[in-house]
Amino acid sequence: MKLIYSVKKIALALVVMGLSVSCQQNTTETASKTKEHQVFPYTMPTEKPDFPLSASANRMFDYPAPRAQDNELFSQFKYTRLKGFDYNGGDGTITRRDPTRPIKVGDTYYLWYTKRHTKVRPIGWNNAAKATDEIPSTDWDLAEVWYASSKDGFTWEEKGVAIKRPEKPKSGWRSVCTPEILIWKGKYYLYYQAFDEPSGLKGDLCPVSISYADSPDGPWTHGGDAVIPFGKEGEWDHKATHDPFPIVHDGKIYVYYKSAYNKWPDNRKNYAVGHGLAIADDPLGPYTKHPLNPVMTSGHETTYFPYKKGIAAIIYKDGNERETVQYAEDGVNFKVMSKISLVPVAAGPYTPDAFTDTKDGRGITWGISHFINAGENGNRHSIIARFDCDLSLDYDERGFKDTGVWHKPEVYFKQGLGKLRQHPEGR
Ligand code: AAL
Repeated sequence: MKLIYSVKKIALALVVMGLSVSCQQNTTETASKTKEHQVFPYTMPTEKPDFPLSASANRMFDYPAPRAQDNELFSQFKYTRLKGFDYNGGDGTITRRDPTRPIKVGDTYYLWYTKRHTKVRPIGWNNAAKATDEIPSTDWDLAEVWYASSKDGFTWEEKGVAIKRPEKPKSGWRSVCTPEILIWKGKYYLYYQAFDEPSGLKGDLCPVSISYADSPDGPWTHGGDAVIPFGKEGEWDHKATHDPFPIVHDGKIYVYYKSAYNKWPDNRKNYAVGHGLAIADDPLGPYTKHPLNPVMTSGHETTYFPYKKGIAAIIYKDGNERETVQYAEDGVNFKVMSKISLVPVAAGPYTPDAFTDTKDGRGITWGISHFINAGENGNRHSIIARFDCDLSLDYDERGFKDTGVWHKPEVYFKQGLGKLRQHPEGR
């Protein structure tokens, strides 16, 4: 009996001991959990903290720096009106748009762009069937590629036409526009869109042509048509290759280009925009399209520049990732690096290292872009302008790193409500 009693006592003691050990363990676990639950610090960490973070706090460390102000790929954009270009009093008969990157040869900058100088203003692409040899459909119909030079990038002298429209039926007889420049092995190459019908007739449909010269002043020799092949029927880029943008990368010519898809001929309002990449060993081709095209699914006109080992892009207007700067070390798989405001449209950044096959791209501080809504009272036309920024590893000015952009209230009020919210049910 006594033995049984002792055994019971020992068992009870063991249970009590066990309970107390488990209690101690729980306390220790709670303590260590409390230790893990650290609060985000007041001083911004430079590295991602090693404790649980919200999705948003996590994403801060996906950018080049957690604060936009410290992010080399974040910038404000400041604009200056260019001197030296006449627009016929802004009556809509002269347009300049879609500028190339400025390049510097000796002590002179050169720039190419679309120039339309017609007797009348464009009648719009919905009226393209009524366009004639003298009446343009769109702002870039009946246009040619012109060029200008400058000593300081602010005051320009228009030098004349670089690429004329060829005789019908040669490709581009209707319009040659939207150029971009490449320097390769001592020669200059102009890529441009070549239209064989008024834009808007069946779409904004055209391929890319190319011409080359020994000097930025020309003369330009025709080097080929449709150099960036269209996709097959039903593919996203099956009828248009726009905005060709060449960069020398990995010893090859990388040409980014745009195609608007999901649109023509009968779905005009529901378009999407993609950028493809076509690669060649020689500017005249042949070009092979990257199998992962489109490599960029936001943006409109193409603006790319060498950055560190890879390529960065300024992404404007269309898509979920519009108004961003993006970067891809391989030039293919881009990621968002910053969100930007007052984004330069159709920007051509000054990038001498676009032609040097650099593995140490330094970024950009200025370039030329366009505004498509110059002119008053329906005399809509485009002007080219200078933008300045700090997307450069070699330049730092705090004024470009402010995150606020303050428009006057008039800019907001001017958006107006128009016909919106006029639904009968008042929705
Ligand atoms: C632009 C560019 C292409 C289009 C038209 C003229 O800004 O995207 O060039 O075809 O609009």
